[in-house]
Amino acid sequence: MVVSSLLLAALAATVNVGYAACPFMDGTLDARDLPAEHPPVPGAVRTDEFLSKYELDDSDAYMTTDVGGPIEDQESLSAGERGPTLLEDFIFRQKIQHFDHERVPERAVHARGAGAHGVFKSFGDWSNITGASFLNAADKETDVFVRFSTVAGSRGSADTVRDVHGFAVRFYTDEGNFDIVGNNIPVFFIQDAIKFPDLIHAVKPKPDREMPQAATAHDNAYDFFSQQPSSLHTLFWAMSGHGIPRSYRHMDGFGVHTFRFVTDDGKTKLVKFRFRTLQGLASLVWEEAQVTAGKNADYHRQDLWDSIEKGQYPEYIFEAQIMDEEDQLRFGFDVLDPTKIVPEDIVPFTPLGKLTLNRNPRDYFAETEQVMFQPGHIVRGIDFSDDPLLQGRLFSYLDTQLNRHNGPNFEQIPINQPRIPWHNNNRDGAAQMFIPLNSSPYSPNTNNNGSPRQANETVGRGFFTDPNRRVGGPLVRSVSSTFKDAWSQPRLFFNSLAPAEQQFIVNALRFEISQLKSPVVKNNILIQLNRVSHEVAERVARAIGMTAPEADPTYYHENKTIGVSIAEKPLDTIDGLKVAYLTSNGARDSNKQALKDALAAKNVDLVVVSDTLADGVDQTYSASDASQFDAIVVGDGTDALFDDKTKAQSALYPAGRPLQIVQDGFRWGKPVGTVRQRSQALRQAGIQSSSAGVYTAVTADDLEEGLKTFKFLDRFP
Ligand code: HDD
Repeated sequence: MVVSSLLLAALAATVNVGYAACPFMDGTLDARDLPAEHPPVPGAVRTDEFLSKYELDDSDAYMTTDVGGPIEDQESLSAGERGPTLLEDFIFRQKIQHFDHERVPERAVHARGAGAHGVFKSFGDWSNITGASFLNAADKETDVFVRFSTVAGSRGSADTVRDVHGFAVRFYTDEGNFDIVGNNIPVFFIQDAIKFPDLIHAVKPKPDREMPQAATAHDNAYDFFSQQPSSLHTLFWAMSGHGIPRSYRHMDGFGVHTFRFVTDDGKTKLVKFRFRTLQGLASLVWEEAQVTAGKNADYHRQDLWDSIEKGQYPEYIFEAQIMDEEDQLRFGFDVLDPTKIVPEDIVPFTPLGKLTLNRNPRDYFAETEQVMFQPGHIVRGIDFSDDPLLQGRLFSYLDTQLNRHNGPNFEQIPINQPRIPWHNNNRDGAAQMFIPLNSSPYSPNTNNNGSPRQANETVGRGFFTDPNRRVGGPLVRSVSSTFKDAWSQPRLFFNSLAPAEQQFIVNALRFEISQLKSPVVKNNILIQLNRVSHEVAERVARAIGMTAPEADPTYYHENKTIGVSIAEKPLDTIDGLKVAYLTSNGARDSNKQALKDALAAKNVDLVVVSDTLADGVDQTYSASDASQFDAIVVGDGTDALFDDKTKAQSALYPAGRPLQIVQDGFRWGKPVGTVRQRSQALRQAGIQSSSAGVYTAVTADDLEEGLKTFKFLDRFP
């Protein structure tokens, strides 16, 4: 407790006074615009060329067996017209056997995901802080593959469940593959990897009934959270809009751990990585996310796919908080603790380069399902820290691949291969794809001219470990005393949000906790919430018919930070957003096309919804719902749709659907517009035309402004 109070005091001090000791910390450091010192390694290939060697083109061919003989495969071989099929039918056997083995185990966590290829461009030569070759020249391009995911749900679960979201990035650098296996939330639930199976067993469905799917609103999850207070900070982020992003394009990615940059001459800095969305942060509201999960389980996957197909490429700035080695305990907490952020107002981010996602995978299984990220995929110039969670991950990711691919050759799968040649004495194993020519596969050897030769810091630009790292001390099994304050930072996060965002967290906690059955767990979680904030504990307790404990002010403070609120900033771009245009067959509506064209010029789709499919209609009311759109526009001549007497009378779609779309859109905070000045739709929906984000005689510019605001938070009391 004494230690924790000291930490709090130090946190308060640093948050208030700021910090500017290191030249990287004021964010003014620019990349040196120098030419590349290290030309690309000979033999490096770009992803498109590399993967094309593995493409199978069936566009004009006879069907063959796996070994090439032309066949027909629609009828099995039988003994007589009505007789039994024969075991000798190798065509049947091969087809069925292959089918029987089509699945590999889904990932133990992050099973549900979607991937995309892209390119990273460095803003400059960063060799003054890291030897990493992909950062050593302005405009240097490195191919990447990114996989976004949810954590708890199984492979067929929905995209918009409330969860932490995976944000895993592979850089195919010209000195080997570098993976940042991060999340869209900058902190993690636990501090030591040995607790990971406990965390995941607690949040996954209950083993006896395998329920609930992809959800934490159950006793096991909260039993764990309430007894493992290190999870509170991540829990608060997950209960906020960050747990239900609008799309993968509208969230940031964080490396979570502190890593190290190491220069070629062995100087080091501590770094924390972020991929900052250039679309802007945006989230759904909870009810909308729930409806979307049912209406379109592929909502995020589809958004990613569609925006890349349309050429509206998702972009992120790759940036780092760069700190001195001496800063490890400087900010009032331990920067090795993965449950803590380094507040951005203390250490700003330095932009290093830009990531652009510009190509969809050719095949989901071959690429997205088989890509195997590992925090241990590291390159010269990057090094680990002593963070015990990171250290444990270095084992787990390597190990789990054996389970998924039955052997050690998973790095030979095309999506996992580096884009440069590799050479070592690893041999054999299931499904070895290559024919090594070196018949003396050991080191040292003279029989193969000593090759492959050892590379190190000075010879062959080899990987080397930070030469200044020191470890030592008695062997202990305990949490570091510098890791013990679990409550100050969830409070810092909560304090830094807009009131409506705070209410979203309270609502989410009410939703989850009210579904718990165990009085012990309910009591325990109230105790923990109360250590973060008495007000939050009281607001939650009231909703579940309990009383919050007495205020426990040890960790209470009023500090705030920047960069954690979604509402803080409007969207940077509205590319790829969707607006519904509600009309009806026969409505005389001359404005539709002009609005569609004006929005298309802003890269926004106007989706025309009507009672039946006809010319100029994109979809029907029977297949439409407010959750599919970011804004709703009511077209001209549609009053009958909303009229008290006629609105429920169409047999073509569920009763009252057009009105429901307007009402839901408004309730979920979306911009709502009407083509006409006075609209029956708004009146029937009970919407004041003077409300923020409601536009009568709506224009494309109104919609642009509304979409940039994205959610009108005054609608959430
Ligand atoms: Fe993990 C997958 C992110 C802690 C064990 N993790 C996985 C993926 C992401 C993360 C994004 C999916 C990668 C992909 O798309 O294929 N994990 C994190 C982050 C963590 C974290 C940001 C904390 C900072 N993970 C963590 C711990 C352990 C694991 C402490 C175990 C000790 N994670 C795994 C795993 C997975 C995995 C079981 C499942 C599939 C895989 O690795 O390749 O090994």
